[in-house]
Amino acid sequence: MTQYSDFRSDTVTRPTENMRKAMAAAEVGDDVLGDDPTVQKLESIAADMIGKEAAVYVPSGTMANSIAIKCWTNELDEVIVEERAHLYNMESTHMTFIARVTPRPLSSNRGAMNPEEVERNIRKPSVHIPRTSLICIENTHNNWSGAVVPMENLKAIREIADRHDVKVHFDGARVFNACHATGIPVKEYGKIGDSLMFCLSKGLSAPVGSVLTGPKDFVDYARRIRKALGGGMRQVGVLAAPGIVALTEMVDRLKEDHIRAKKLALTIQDLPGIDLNPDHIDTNIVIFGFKHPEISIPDFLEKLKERGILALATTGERIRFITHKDIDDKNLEKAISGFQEILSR
Ligand code: TLP
Repeated sequence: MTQYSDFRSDTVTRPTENMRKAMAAAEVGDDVLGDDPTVQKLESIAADMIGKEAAVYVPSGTMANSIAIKCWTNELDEVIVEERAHLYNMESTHMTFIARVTPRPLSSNRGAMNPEEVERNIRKPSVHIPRTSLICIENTHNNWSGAVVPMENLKAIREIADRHDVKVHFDGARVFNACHATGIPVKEYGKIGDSLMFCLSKGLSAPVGSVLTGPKDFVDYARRIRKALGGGMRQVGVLAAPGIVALTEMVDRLKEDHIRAKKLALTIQDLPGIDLNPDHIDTNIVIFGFKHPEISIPDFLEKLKERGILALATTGERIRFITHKDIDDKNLEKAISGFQEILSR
């Protein structure tokens, strides 16, 4: 059987040995009834780390984002989003389907929306016009090749939100990658959002789950919405246990993924067909334009696959590679030689 080097996402990471041990040993209760001690421990560690009053464990990042938007908005509201935001483009329309609000997408400079434009787009309600109740930000920004949104930009948006009494939700699926890239403590990012969600199941390598953090009354309401969406889970301490290992043992190693992503970008940048600026690779995601006179994107991905390398096509005739725990130097070298063999002919 082919041993694939799987660069499709950091969601493909397998749980570590310690995670499997923690799963086997996890003390459990019924979490919907509020008595699973392992889930409670995970939620308490997460809330402390982000600097929030409370946290709720949910099955996925998508559910965390959909709950947050539902909590902070009412029908007839509008939500400002960055135009390439994951929660607007990649989460099956939950903004309209669940929260029943209208997204107002704004352009950006690699994920950083212009604060003046954000302010201009905050709308006061009238008979014709929706009320803007929420601004969503994403950091690191997946579809901008894992870009780190600068802290000054985030602070400017936070300040505008406060001035207009609008909430901010922070999609921090990969917020710990942002921390490594900038050296900024995660609590500083926590201050930007009224709520912040992060994923345990991406670079941190837990098999399942995300955590939504925020004020206590918000989290109490979030639990009700989680239940309504079918996300209430019972003896789920077995899944929360590897989440605790993710937070206590896996955060520091993310920087290795950034080094490998940069190395990949620097080595492939000049190959025919590739449109990539390595200066724009801040973290573990390498997205590049691909236009080759003889090889289409599906053909290129197929040729990589024949060499045991998996990657994904993404919007705008681009290809995405993500580095993670299960990509070591050997996997990286295999990918680099794959690129060279296919494109240097
Ligand atoms: N992103 C996944 C896919 O959906 C594309 C990936 O492989 O990158 N916010 C951000 C910024 C994300 O990148 C993702 C997942 C989510 C939210 C949703 O998380 P899940 O997959 O747990 O629902």
